[in-house]
Amino acid sequence: MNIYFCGSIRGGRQDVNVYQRIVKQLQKYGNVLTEHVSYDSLSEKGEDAVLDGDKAIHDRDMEWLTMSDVIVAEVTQPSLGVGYELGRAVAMNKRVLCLFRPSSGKVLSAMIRGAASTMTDSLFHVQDYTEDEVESILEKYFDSLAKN
Ligand code: 6IA
Repeated sequence: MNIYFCGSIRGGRQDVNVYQRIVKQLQKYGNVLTEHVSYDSLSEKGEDAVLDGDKAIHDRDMEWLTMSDVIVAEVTQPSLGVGYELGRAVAMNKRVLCLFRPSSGKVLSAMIRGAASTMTDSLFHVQDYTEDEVESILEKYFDSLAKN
C-alpha cells in the first residue's frame, strides 16, 4: 500500500516530532512516499536551496499523490501546502485521514472539518487525538481499511 503523509513544512515545523511518530507507525502498514516530511533536517527555510526548485517539488508530490492509496495528514499546524494536497486528494477520490490535536488550542479550518463525514464508508475522515493515541488510532484506521 502506498501512503502519502502530509505535514507542514513552510507553514512551520513545530510538530515535527509528532510527524516522526506518525510516519514510524505508518511504515508498519505500507510504503510512506513522503517520509522526508518528518525529517528533523528539513527546515521551513531550507527548501530554497533545492536545485530544481518549487515546480519540481510540486510536480513530484502530485505524482506521488496520484500513486497513493491513502493520504494521512497531520493538520494541527496550518499549512497552505497541506490544504492544497488535501483538496487535490479529494478531487482524485482518494481515501483521506486528517489528524488534529485539540490540545494545541487551535481550531481546525471549517474547510477541513466540514469536508469530513461521520459515515464509516466515507472517504474523508477527521480524527481528533492526543499524541499518545497516534499508534492506536492508526491501527484502528488501517485495520478497518483491511476489512473493507
Ligand atoms: O506549505 P507547506 O510547505 O507547509 O506544505 C507542506 C506540504 O507540501 C507537505 O505535506 C509536503 O508534501 C509538500 N511539500 C512542501 N515542501 C516540500 C518539499 N520541500 N519537499 C517535498 N514536499 C514538500 C523540499 C524538501 C526536500 C529538500 C527534501
